[in-house]
Amino acid sequence: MRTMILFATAILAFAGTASAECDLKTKVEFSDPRIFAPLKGTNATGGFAKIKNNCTEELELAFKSAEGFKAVESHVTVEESGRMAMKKTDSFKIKPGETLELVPGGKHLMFFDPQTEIKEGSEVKLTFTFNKKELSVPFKVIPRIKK
Ligand SMILES: [Cu+2]
Repeated sequence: MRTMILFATAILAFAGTASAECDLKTKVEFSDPRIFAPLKGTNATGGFAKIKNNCTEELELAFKSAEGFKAVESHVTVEESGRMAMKKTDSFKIKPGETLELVPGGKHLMFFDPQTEIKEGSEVKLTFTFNKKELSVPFKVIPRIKK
């Protein structure tokens, strides 16, 4: 009962704030964040995850950096005269309650020029901004070919 009352008070306090900013750490949900270990002799690789927006506002996600890589980009995959091609995009938008799916062959993250060896099983810290506020999330390095 006591918990219930505290909870109700918390909601009231929250409602009192005109535009309560969304707490990214608790309201942005990353599922299965992963990046493919770069193949030998290549300098680019991809990253994927499902990202759910549990905020009440739309979020604009921009991919800023990844530990150990010189450059990163956000990509969409589009069909151009019968061929699939990747195109750079500045950001992805996620409506409240919706999930952005970053998958091979669809929207995804790209990493270029690893500065160190990116080992399978290790983690790479990625930094994003959501509506210009920063959030860092560890992504797991996995083999490109599923074993
Ligand atoms: Cu790409």
